[in-house]
Amino acid sequence: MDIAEKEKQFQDKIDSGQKIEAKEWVPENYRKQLIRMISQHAHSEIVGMLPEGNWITRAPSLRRKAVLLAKIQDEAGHGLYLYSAAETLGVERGELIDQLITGKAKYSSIFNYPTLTWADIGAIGWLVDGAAIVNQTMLARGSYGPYSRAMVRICKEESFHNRQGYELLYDLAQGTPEQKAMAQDALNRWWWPSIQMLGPSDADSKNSGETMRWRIKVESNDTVRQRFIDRTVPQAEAAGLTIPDPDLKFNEETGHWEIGEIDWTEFYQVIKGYGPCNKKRLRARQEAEHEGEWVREAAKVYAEKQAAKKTKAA
Ligand code: BYC
Repeated sequence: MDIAEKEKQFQDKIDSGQKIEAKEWVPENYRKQLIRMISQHAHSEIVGMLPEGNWITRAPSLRRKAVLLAKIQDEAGHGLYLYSAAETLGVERGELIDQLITGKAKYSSIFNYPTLTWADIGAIGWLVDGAAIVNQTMLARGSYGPYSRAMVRICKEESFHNRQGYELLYDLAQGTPEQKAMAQDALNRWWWPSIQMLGPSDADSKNSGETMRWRIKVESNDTVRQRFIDRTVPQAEAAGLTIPDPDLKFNEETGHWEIGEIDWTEFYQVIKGYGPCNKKRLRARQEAEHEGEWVREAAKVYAEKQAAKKTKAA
C-alpha cells in the first residue's frame, strides 16, 4: 500500500470516530504532534507542582495541608501517566526530560506566575484546574487511545482539585475583610493568565489545523476558552468576587459571557521564557534532575544485578 492510501485509511478511521492505538501505523506528523502535546502536558503537571509546593509548610490547617499534599501528589501521578502515554509513541522519557531541563520544551504558561499568598492556592485549583478540566474533558474524546484514556482518570482527579480550590477561595471570600481582599487579589492576578492558558486565539493557533483534522483536539482553543468563561463567571458571582474585566458582559442573544481584550503580548512573552518565574521553575527542575541522579544510577545497577541473578538461576 502506498503512503497516500495509508494516509487515507488513517483519516477514514479518525473520521469514523475510532481510536488509534499504540504501534499502529500513523503519519509521522501525527506522531510528532502527539509527542509535542503530551510531553508539554506532562511537563506542565510536574512544573505545576512547584508553585503549589511553595505553600505546603504554610497551609493554615491540617485539613488544608492534607488536601494540598494529596493534590500535589496527584499532579505527579498525572505527569507519570502522561510520560508513559508519550512513550507509546516510541520516544524515551529521558529524552523528554532532557528537552524540559534544557529549555527546549514548553510547559504551560500558567506555571510561570508566583503564588504570593495562600489564596493563590485556591485560585490555582478553581481557575487553573477549572480551565484544565474543560480542556481535558475535550481531549478525552481525542483520537489517540493512550492519551485520551489517561485524560479520563486525570479529569476525575482534577474535579476534586477544582472543588477544593473553589471551596478554599469561597471560604476566604466569606471571611474577614482582609481575607476577602486576599481572595479578590488572587482572582485579579490569576484570571487573565488562566484565560491565556487555553492557547492562542483560533486565528493564531498554528497547530490547530492538523491537531483538529486528526482529532487530537476535537474543539478549538476559543471554543474551550468560552466554555471555561461561561462556567466560571457565575461561580465568581456566587462567591461575591469580581472578575477583573470592566468589559465583561453577558450577551442575551448568544447566551455567552463576552470578555475584554486578551493581552497576547504578555502570553507570548511568558512562553518565550520571560514570565515572572520561568528561570526559577527551570532551575528547580534542573536541580531535581541533578540531585536525583544517584537514585537513578542505583536503581539501574540494582535492576542489572537482579537480571543477572535471574539469568544465572535459569
Ligand atoms: N503555555 O498552535 P497552538 C494542569 C504554545 S497542567 C505554553 O494553539 P496547540 C495542572 C503551543 O505549544 C495542564 N505554550 O497549540 C498541573 C504552540 O507552540 P509549539 C496543562 C502554549 O497545541 C499542575 C504555540 O503556543 N494542559 O492542569 O494546538 C497543577 C501555538 O499554540 C500554551 C495541557 O498541557 C500555553 N498555555 O493548542 C495544577 C493540555 N498554549 O509547541 C494544574 C494539553 C499554547 O508549536 N495541551 N502554547 O512550539 C493542549 O491542549 C494544547 O497544546 C493547547 C494549545 C490547547 C494548550
